[in-house]
Amino acid sequence: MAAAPSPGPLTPAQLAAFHRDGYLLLPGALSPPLITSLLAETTRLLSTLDITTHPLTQFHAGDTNHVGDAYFLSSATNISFFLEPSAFSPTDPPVLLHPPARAVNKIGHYLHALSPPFASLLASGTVGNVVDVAALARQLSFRDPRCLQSMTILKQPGIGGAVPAHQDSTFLYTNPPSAVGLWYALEDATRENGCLSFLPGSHLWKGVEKRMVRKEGGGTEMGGGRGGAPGGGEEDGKYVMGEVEAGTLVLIHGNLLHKSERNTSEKGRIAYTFHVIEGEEEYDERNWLQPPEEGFTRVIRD
Ligand SMILES: O=C(O)CCC(=O)C(=O)O
Repeated sequence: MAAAPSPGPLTPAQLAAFHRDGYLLLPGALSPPLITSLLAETTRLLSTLDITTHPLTQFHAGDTNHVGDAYFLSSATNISFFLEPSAFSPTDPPVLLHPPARAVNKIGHYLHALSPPFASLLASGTVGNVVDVAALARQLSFRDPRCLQSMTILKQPGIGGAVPAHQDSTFLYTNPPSAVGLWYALEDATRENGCLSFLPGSHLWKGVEKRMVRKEGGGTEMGGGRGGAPGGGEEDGKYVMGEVEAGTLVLIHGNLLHKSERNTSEKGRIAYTFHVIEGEEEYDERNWLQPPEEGFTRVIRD
């Protein structure tokens, strides 16, 4: 007899939609006061950026030219700032054309441990956090869910770059793949400011054929992966726009193809995201992101 599904925040219809489409929009997952406090924390973190000592590490999305310097590779256990490539002049050496706080593309990757407001999203009973993450993880059949990285993503007005189609399991690889992304809109995400879009059902046919690994001698590269269904299907298929209001939680299956476009508007687009993997699956030392000594953060603490 099949095990009874765990009770949790998703209705049976929502759970079925997530399994069918590979993503799910959950409006109202954060209360307005909690959103305000997470945005205030983002502003506070930005105020700690000292650009004079920063290595000017830029975050490049896409398969080539991946960021892989020591600053990036050590960011699993601290709060680092990655800069928007188009915030720089095309000169050699590049010159930052915007105030530092308006040039940051990502803040990561240990907010879930080092920033109390962001860490509180993993705790049960946080006021204004409507979706209990541990209960959600149980409902998604995780046995030992671990949060392995978190980041604030800032798509800056006018210069916020596009994120090409990708699968998160490529960057957060277990064997077999198990990653699920929780992406919270802290500001409205619209077509104009670069909301997410998704290729529904692609998690069912698109295998994880590559993964981001540490290169011998330093840096990162895309190496072989395996897992999920064999490749096939139509990668240039019809993406569905995910315009959402601030406070919406978007669940993203790690094998799902998704992307976001440039921010061509004068409105910013701030999101907070973290990813959960199955702690019982194999996670090896080739992965670019390596766990802290105490291991990746447990999501279920009983
Ligand atoms: O926020 C974005 O624009 C892209 C985020 C994304 O694709 C991800 O976190 O996997």
